[in-house]
Amino acid sequence: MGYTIAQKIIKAHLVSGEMIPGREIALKIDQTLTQDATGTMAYLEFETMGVKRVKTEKSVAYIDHNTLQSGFENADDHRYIQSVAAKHGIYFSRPGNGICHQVHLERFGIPGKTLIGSDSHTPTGGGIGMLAMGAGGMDVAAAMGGGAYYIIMPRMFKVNLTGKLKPFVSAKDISLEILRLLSVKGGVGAIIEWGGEGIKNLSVPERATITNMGTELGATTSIFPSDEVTREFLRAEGREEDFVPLTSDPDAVYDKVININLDDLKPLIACPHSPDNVVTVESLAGTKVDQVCIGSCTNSSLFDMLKVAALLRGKTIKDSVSLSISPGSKQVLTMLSDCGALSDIIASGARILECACGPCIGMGFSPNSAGISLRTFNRNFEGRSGTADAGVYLVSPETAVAAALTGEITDPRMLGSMPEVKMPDSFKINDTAVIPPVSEQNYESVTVLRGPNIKPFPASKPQQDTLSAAVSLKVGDNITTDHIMPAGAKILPYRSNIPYLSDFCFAACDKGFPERARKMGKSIIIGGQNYGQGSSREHAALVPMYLGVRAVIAKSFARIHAANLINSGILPLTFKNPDDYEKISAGDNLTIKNIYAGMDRGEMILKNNTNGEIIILTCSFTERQKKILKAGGLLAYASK
Ligand code: MIC
Ligand code: SF4
Repeated sequence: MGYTIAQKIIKAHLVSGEMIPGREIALKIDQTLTQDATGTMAYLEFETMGVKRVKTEKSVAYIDHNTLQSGFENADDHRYIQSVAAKHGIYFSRPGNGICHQVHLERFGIPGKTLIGSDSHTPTGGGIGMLAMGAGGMDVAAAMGGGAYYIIMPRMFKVNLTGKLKPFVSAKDISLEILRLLSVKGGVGAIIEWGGEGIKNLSVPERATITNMGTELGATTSIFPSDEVTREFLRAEGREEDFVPLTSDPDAVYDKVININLDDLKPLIACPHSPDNVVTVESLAGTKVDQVCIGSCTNSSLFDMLKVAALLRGKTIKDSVSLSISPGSKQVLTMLSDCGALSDIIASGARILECACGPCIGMGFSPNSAGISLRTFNRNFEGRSGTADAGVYLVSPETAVAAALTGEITDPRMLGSMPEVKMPDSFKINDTAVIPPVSEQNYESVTVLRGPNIKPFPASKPQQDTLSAAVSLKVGDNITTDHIMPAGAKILPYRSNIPYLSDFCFAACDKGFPERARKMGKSIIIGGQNYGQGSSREHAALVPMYLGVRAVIAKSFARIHAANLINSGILPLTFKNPDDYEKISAGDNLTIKNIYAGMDRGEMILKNNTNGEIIILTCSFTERQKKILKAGGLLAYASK
């Protein structure tokens, strides 16, 4: 039996475990990336490990999420990350150099290598044939220290593309189509390989748009072959020597195969408040639009920006619409500027924002009250834009421009003929915004600079054999990490200050939660399906841990969040019978006995002391995870 692309990379990096779906495997990690919003915590964790220099082939620290610097907090955190990176052998990508995933693709990604990043959209690297996965900060810190990355061996899905995209239909529409077909839970436990004749016409940045949004399917990662298109991209980046060809074997076996004919695809749009709430753009035509945002790690490549500029050339955006453009990297911005396309964008009335995440993570550009915002981003979770009652829709750059010009949701095919967009043969390379680390001999000369916003890491408690605690919160299905630990301009500066952040925990669901949890001392959260979907932020586990949450019992969990809960010493448990969710209410008093034996058995018995119900819970912890939980989290376990 042949291998899929992902299986080949896994096989070449396997440290321990068997490549059987559902079993734990440990992988050697070649590269890591961090961004500032998760990076401060990750480097604080790395420092506690006492490792002098990173053991990876390349580790890069990006500053891209919070670049507003509305107070000293962020400037301090950036300085901390810069100094810790210089000391420990990590490359530092300065603020303004671009969004981590876009820059990593351009300058560092290598086909066939493994990459983990403290950001859930790290699978963007799959566009260049990397096995790239999002992870919690502690797992990234461990990998920088030379430790393996542990995952559950995923199942293999294949998407076969045939045909060719029609004008005004783009890679983003392919992402939205697969979300329409599979839903935000459809990729859980799987790696999605993209192939078929149809991929030949997709450039690396277009492929990266697709692997980027595979995260929204809950997939472990997504990957494209490394072929002539990949070689071409690397050559244009001046890195042809990094090219290695990579395809699946003809007799590789997949657990699921999905066929999409690109000839049939129409412009699509994801409606509030979920990326899988997808309909055709034409079905919403005429809906008034207040704001349009183009950018984010999904759609900020040079190709996307050149299309946008070509469509805006000589036109003025509608008076009632505010349009923002955030190019993905300094390279993209420079080339846009050099060829004059930037002038076309500026002349249309667009606002040019920094090469950073910006509005995608609520760092400014929040919509007006009850505003309708069309965004080329990957997430439209409720409140994420910074405006609680805004309606955010996810679209392609083409559909975004159509709305900016007409002031309403418009099928971009109504714009006439698509202007031809010619990509340059080579990209403009200037790596001055990437600062290499000091040499190992000069290690002692670097002082790590810490600001007063960096508060000590919260201490977790070992998991006892019996847990008796009340339910501090009961939530429904598809709770995102944005619900658990919101981001945005007001809170993001405090990512290294868990006590401060704790006041905002679950603010989107129940403002009274932090105080209630504090009063209870220790407590349990009840969740529905796909609990913790979305970002990799470990703050969504660390903050509940700080507030005394000892277990989360849900119908199912998102992969990265479940790992973050374990790393923080919180028990993630599932209902054996999902209907038992109804038998627990907020405030009920629960007891789980014989937790240690239950971890071994994969089952625990819960007694609801308030109504007398007995409920069976399931879990499947590996030996390593059991030890981590008993120790009270990964850091406590690692420092034993
Ligand atoms: C996101 O898109 O939600 C983020 C912000 O990039 C997060 C990381 C974070 O919360 O810092 C992610 O995707 O992991
Ligand atoms: Fe940044 Fe948005 Fe991409 Fe997250 S999804 S990395 S916030 S651009």
